[in-house]
Amino acid sequence: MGHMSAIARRILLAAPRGYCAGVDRAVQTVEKALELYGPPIYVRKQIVHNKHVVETLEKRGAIFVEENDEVPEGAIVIFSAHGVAPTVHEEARRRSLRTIDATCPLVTKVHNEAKRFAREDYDILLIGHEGHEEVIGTTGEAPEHIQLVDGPDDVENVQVRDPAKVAWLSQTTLSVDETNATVAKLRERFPLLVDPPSDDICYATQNRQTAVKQIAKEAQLVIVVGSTNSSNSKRLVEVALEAGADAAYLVDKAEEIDEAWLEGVTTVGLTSGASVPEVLVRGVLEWLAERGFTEVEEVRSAEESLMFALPPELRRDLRVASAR
Ligand code: 10E
Ligand code: SF4
Repeated sequence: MGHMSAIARRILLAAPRGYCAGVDRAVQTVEKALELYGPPIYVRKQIVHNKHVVETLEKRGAIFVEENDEVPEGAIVIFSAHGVAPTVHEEARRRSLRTIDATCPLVTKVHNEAKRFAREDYDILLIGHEGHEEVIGTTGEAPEHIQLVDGPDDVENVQVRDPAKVAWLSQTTLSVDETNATVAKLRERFPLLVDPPSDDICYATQNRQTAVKQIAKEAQLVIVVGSTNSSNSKRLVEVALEAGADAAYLVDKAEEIDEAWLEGVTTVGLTSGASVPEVLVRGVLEWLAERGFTEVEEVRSAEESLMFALPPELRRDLRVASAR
């Protein structure tokens, strides 16, 4: 050990990182529903794409299901932050389920853009990752008008009815740089391509990518805390590598870090996805501290203060309960 302690080992901790406003609201929705109505509370799909969050809520009485037909008639079901197609609301109505919609308002915004472009009879090119829940939900708003474009290499496969009537939208959690590349290629094919009225990639996604870029330049290793099905967390790994990190890995928690990753590393970059509780980052900081990384420098590239009110259907019942 002797001379090793002479080598400065430091951590650059990205900020902003972790919970965004939509995740905070969705997790709180399940917690408040459990308190107010008591367990079990059904949740359709993972409320957010994080193992630890889901396991914690399960212990408190949440039951996660894949589809509405697994929810007993008349029971309460919460829809996840990623959004659902209108058919999911219809099914729930048919089964007389009491629904609470925890879809992030910034996802709903994209749904509304899709509805508007569809009403105006545009062909809508939705940039996103095949099979992701958010993409399934957004596409469900106007399936006959929307086609998926899964990155720059997918642009050549796009077919439209009228090249003068084409608009693009995107998933909220994509890589900003890759999406710009996809849009540039789309515009080469369709010069009259119409942009969304405002950014679909949300503020939280953008801020976390900007922050990880800053630390990646100086880090030999970047650790991103997040689950493997979390789109925004996976993007942080890609963005870190693009920005110059020698290596970048996604881990759910400290125990998943491989000691070998630290070989020859003096500066570790650390961040977390929008669905990741800070306690998991604390765990990684402790794990690294035990291995000599005791100097922690937070590198902040933006301040965030956005907060969303809880879903109105839950707020109403909370008001009634507090008046009693
Ligand atoms: O896989 P995603 O990044 O879309 O989801 P997540 O649950 O990891 O993070 C929150 C992001 C949402 C709800 C999509 N806008
Ligand atoms: Fe909403 Fe963005 Fe968070 Fe998704 S990542 S829940 S769109 S704030």
